Amino acid sequence: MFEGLKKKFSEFVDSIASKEEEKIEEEALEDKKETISELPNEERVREEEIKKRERVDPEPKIKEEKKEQEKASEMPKREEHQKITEERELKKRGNVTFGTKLRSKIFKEIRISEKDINPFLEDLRISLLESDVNYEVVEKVVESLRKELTEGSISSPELEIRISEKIRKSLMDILKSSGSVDMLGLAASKRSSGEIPFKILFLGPNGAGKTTTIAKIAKMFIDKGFSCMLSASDTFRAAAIEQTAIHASRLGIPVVKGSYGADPSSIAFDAVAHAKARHIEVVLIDSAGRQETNKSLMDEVRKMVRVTKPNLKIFIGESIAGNSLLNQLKEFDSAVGLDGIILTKLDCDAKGGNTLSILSETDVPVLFFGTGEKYEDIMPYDPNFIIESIMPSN
Ligand SMILES: Nc1nc2c(ncn2[C@@H]2O[C@H](COP(=O)(O)OP(=O)(O)O)[C@@H](O)[C@H]2O)c(=O)[nH]1
Ligand SMILES: [Mg+2]
Repeated sequence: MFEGLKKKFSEFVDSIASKEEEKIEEEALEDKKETISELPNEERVREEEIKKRERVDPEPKIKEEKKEQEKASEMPKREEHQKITEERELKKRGNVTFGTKLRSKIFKEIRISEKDINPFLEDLRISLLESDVNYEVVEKVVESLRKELTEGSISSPELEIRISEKIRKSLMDILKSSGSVDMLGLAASKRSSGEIPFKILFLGPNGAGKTTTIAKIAKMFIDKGFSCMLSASDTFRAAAIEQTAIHASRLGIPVVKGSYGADPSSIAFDAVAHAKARHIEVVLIDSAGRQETNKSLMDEVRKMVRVTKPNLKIFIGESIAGNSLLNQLKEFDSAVGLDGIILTKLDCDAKGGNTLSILSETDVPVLFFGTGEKYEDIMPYDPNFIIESIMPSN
């Protein structure tokens, strides 16, 4: 993911650092010239002073040396040592001013100009677009970074760390923008107040991974000690009913199913009634992702919500779907109001960039990432996971 960006980032940091070094060298050379041209004068004045005193006092040198010795013995040992080392160092360099100025400049704060930052921001823009972050979000990230990097100054010894921190922060601001929903915690609190079954309706386009994800979530509930069942209410997609039934049998839980072409809402209704009758605590309701027209799909989704009154409506989207994902999500959200998102297929060279688009453009929190086809291939949403793929830390 974001291939080559890290290399470009290093090049960018190097270019700023080397420009800064050149500047330091030029300025230091200027300083050296100044100091050298000043030196003869200073020395001349000093020599003349000593000669003057020699004329008045016949033993000036001996006295001066004595004074110096007295001063040195008053100095603490560590300071004395430091002074000697510094003097030795300065003698090697030729003059005092050059060394001191050079050291202070290496540790100074660097200001990054628009001209410096533009080529890198252009690379970042392309990388984000290639990673399915939508145009508006890319502009937002790039502009906030431009501001961050050009407005203040950055301490030069940590240039690379500081710039990458600023990039991470701009991304984190977006990735942390929505809240979260604790599915298991909510179900547990409903259970303890006697409100069962806890119903979750799963929505999303065809092939996104709804049925697979439902099975993963079922396993999560089972592992936490909940009794659980499935509603095979995708009556449109070939083999969808069998697929749900196979998962139910593997997990050892009940499934309510109908025939292909049957009304999905009536199957979901039956599943909820079945759970109530048998005190099953969690019902996971599948749905179809495609109908003859999108209008009828949204009508069907609304009907399922009316009939089953789910506690949570979760959208399942493919992280590899690119920008179309955001449009699908918005369509479902405006039809029924979503409570959370699960992004699947992050293992398939997915560009987690569309997480940035989702969290920037909607208020729906991302809850989990699907990372494979096995039951355990699911992980809680972690913004650092996305940031790490954009700006790997090593
Ligand atoms: N690699 C990978 N494949 C997945 C993931 N989730 C689902 N799939 C696969 O995607 C395909 C479609 O999944 P399915 O659950 O049938 O999608 P549905 O039509 O939305 O119910 C199947 O082959 C799944 O095994 C995932 O996180 N990673
Ligand atoms: Mg399915």
